[in-house]
Amino acid sequence: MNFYTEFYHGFSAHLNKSAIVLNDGTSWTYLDLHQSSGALAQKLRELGVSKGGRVSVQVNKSVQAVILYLACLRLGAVFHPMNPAYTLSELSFFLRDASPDLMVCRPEAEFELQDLMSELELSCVTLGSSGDGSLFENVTAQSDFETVDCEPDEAASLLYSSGTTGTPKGIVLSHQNLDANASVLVDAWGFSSDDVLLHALPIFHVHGLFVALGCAFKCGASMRWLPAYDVVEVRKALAESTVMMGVPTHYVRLLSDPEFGNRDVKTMRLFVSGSAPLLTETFEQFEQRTGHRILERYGMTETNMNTSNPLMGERRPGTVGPPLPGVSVKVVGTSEESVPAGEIGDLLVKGDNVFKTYWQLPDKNAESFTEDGYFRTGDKALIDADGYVSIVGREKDMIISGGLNVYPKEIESLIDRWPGVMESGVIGVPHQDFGEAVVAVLVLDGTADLDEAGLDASLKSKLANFKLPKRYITIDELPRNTMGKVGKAALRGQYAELFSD
Ligand code: MCA
Repeated sequence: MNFYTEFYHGFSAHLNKSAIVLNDGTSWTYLDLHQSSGALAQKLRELGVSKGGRVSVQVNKSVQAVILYLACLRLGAVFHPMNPAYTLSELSFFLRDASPDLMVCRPEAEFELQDLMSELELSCVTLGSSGDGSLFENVTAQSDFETVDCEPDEAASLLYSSGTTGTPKGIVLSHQNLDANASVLVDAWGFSSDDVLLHALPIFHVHGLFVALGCAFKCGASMRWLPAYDVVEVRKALAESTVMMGVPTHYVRLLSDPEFGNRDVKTMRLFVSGSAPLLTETFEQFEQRTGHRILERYGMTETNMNTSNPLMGERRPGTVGPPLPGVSVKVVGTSEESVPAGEIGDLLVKGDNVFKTYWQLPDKNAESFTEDGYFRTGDKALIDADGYVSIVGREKDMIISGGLNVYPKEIESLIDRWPGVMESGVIGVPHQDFGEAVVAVLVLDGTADLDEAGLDASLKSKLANFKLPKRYITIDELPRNTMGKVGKAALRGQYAELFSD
């Protein structure tokens, strides 16, 4: 199989239809995507990318970046997208770990990356926001490229996620994982070639890349394509769309526009939310303004989508719905026995949607799966008597800010090295716009006053912008539990009102 071939089955009856329509009206048909991805796959092969080889990509959102993703699939190469906000030091880790055959970067970043590329003996080509750059040079649209056959378990994509240690782990998603996810979602959310999906998500994560593109390409739907999330542009595009997928911040921002309401959603049939908890308050306000009950679903990078509120049945705010078809979900106690309905425990999931292996980390694989093959999500959950799952907490300290995961340890270890700092605790606290905002609580060692601006600038040079603390707070001592572990819950409680106005 090849995930691209599954796409082709889905859209081949609609080759002359618009697959992607940009703001300025420019549109790309499915035939355009098919021909260009074939031609680019051929070029990637000439550039030395082989089946199973990684292609690391740090570019802005564009149709050409989608074509690059499709070309990697067709070649059997492993697509490794990265957030353009990552700094050079973050990038350096990812590239050393992924050891790609090829790096694709923004034209403006090429100079800064030169030394790293030579050190890693890595070839780098460029791709700009409008398809400019060396990647597409001499690529002429031809469709005679034969999509490479892959085993279902062969890697299609490599995405990274951190954990308690703060060191990112590569998650290998197979052709089967991606196809299982997309097929189930098309059915569950009633997608058809008549749909127009408003796409305002980034395409370096599961949500914008596999969930959104997957649903559209599997059935030949069209997409209204926005390069970034902008409320004015989203409102305009809604008038031409039938489905929108977003993170809760996207919905909060729409609601913060007093003009937004019923008139904007006349053609819409479905709003989907995920990647972070949707507040009941947001769900209710959205329903009051538009008449639409947002469909909340739950997934992870390791698992794609696991549960979803129903398209036809009751969408319950505060829950992420029952398991999707083909996904087994259970909530267990410390002995790993399922707990009764309504009781809180650890959430485990299993299915073709779930990844099989971390990238080159056999020990992590062993500890992440149960003996009977369930993945330990690290989330605390309960399943009610009707089978609806509610996520009630996280085992890890992870923060979700604007739909992006932030791992405190990574930030704490940098702050702790700053002159005058004895130790720190980084937490997420409620924030109207981002859901949670990153806050750093510091204890000084008395050797120097805190140079907050200097610390912030230093973090900025090492960390992607969304990870930066929105506030620094200095206290005398961090709360600790009886084991001596920093009491993050106590800190979160103490600063819960920090951003409330
Ligand atoms: C930007 N900033 C942020 C974030 N994004 N701060 C905290 N959290 C964020 N997520 C900061 C920047 O550093 C900058 O700060 C200021 O906000 C404005 O930056 P800008 O780039 O203009 O931000 P934006 O365009 O307003 O973006 C915010 C956003 C975006 C629209 C919420 O982050 C977004 O699209 N998030 C969606 C992420 C996503 O797709 N997640 C899916 C993961 P300063 O002004 O100080 O410089 S996949 C997943 O989680 C699973 C699998 C699932 O279930 O889906």
